Amino acid sequence: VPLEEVSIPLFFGWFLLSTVQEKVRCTSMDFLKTLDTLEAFKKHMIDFTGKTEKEVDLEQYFEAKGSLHCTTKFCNYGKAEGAKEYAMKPAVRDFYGSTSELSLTALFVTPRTVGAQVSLTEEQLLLWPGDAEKEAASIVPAAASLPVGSRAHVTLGCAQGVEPMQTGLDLLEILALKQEGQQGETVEEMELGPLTYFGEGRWLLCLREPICAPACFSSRYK
Ligand code: ACK
Repeated sequence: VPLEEVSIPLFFGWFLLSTVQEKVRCTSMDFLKTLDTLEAFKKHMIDFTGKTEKEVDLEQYFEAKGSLHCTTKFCNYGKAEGAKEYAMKPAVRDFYGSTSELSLTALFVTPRTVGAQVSLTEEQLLLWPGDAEKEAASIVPAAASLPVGSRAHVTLGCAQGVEPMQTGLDLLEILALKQEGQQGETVEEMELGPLTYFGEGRWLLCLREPICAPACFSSRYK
């Protein structure tokens, strides 16, 4: 096997610096802690439990999945479609190892995942694979018509048995509903911003003040 194939990583992405990881985890934990005590959430608890009377502790419900990052391209060591092309892109080579600031603009929760929406800058979009949203369209059909970069997120936790790839799909689903004109039901003004319910256990908290998260563009091999 030629060396350049071996050296293609599992995935490329921005990796949050350790000090901000702590801050983001705390913010997410505080949000989950508050969310499951809200009457509005309790009213829809069945989305998470499948049973009316059962309570859910969201802090226990989700498991953290390794260090916090925003995936740009899942390469699967070169086996994923477009992986080699992505690894060879001039922008990927130029920005590799550089630090930039990710803007986390919302937190979202579904019965499967909890994550943060990332709003990419023009410069950061140079590292975004153009087909990331279209690739998701077999699972979330409306994703194909969402703006490039819509899938960008940080996975904060997954329910038992759920793979982290689900987080970006959950975000796309919520954004697709918004684009179709569904306003959702704004149920509460939280300290961090307005909390909206989109049905089927989908909650979105728009951050009044986005979290600025310094992150290093790099790759992981496992
Ligand atoms: O939370 P994530 O973005 O979801 O970060 C992990 C990372 O790659 C390593 O597993 C993401 N991931 C896994 N499979 C895929 C896929 N097929 N398409 C896009 N992202 C993926 C996962």
